[in-house]
Amino acid sequence: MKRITTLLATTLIAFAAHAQADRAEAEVRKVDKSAGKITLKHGEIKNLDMPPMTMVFEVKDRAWLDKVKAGDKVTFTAAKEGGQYVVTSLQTQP
Ligand SMILES: [Cu+2]
Repeated sequence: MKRITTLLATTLIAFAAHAQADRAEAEVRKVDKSAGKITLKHGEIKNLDMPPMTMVFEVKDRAWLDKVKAGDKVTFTAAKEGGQYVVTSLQTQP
């Protein structure tokens, strides 16, 4: 039982570390509330195998677009859903 618990803990730590690694940094370039899109000049996005670039993303929650503006520094996660790149979490940096 102890071995199983240790294995589970190790797996959780590895999972948490992976989730952490998937966070990317970006600077907001443009916010399009009516289209529900955001343009980010982003750093490497490891889970998408994407190098740094400036590109347009859809957002999972359009309410996030009220909290950011061009020039803001953000951290975010992104995924590819139905052929579109979607921001799945977004936080402004202090
Ligand atoms: Cu990109």
